[in-house]
Amino acid sequence: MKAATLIDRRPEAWHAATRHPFLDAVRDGALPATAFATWLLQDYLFVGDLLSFQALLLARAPRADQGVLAGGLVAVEAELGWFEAQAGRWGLALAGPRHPTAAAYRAFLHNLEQDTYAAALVALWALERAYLEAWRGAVPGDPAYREFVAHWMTPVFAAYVAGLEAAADRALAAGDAEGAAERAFHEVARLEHDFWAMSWTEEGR
Ligand code: MP5
Repeated sequence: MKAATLIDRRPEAWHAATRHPFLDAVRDGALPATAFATWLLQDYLFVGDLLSFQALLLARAPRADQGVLAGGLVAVEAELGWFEAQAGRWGLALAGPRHPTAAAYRAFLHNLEQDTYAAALVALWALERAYLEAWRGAVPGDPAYREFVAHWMTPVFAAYVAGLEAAADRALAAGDAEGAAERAFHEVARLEHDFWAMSWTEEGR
């Protein structure tokens, strides 16, 4: 099985993970300020959790995958700085408790540390590919949010996602990890949807 087959098998779940009124509002400028602030804080917390997950994944990666995962680890640390700079520009504090949805995502990433390498790698590929497709749907973005769309629309990010997909294909070629990988993929799709819904529906929208 190829990693992309997982998307083909669950088109509805993938659609729900990558299309959302939040992203439509990024495109047309109708995004409520509270929705943006919720997303920025919770995604910052998520990216911090992702850094820990990626560091541990790199530690158990086969030689062939070390390059793409080490590059991703450096990028995610730089991304924390980017979030901090954006929060400063928007006058938003990156402080506050994790929303239960972000806490559930963190618990899922933590549990993957005990799962197979293939399942954890497929999860990383799926969540990055979800962001690539989600933000692509918001292109070019209202001027206020254009920098956010552009952040996930760079050729470097697309190449990273392609590199993760190639690594996931190699891991899945072993064959024995397919069930765990498929379960991890479904969970990523569900959590990605929940993350948009959390940002959109907080504060009574
Ligand atoms: C990503 C993200 C992509 N920032 N937030 C969620 C909820 N899912 C996926 O990770 P990255 O490091 O921003 O590319």
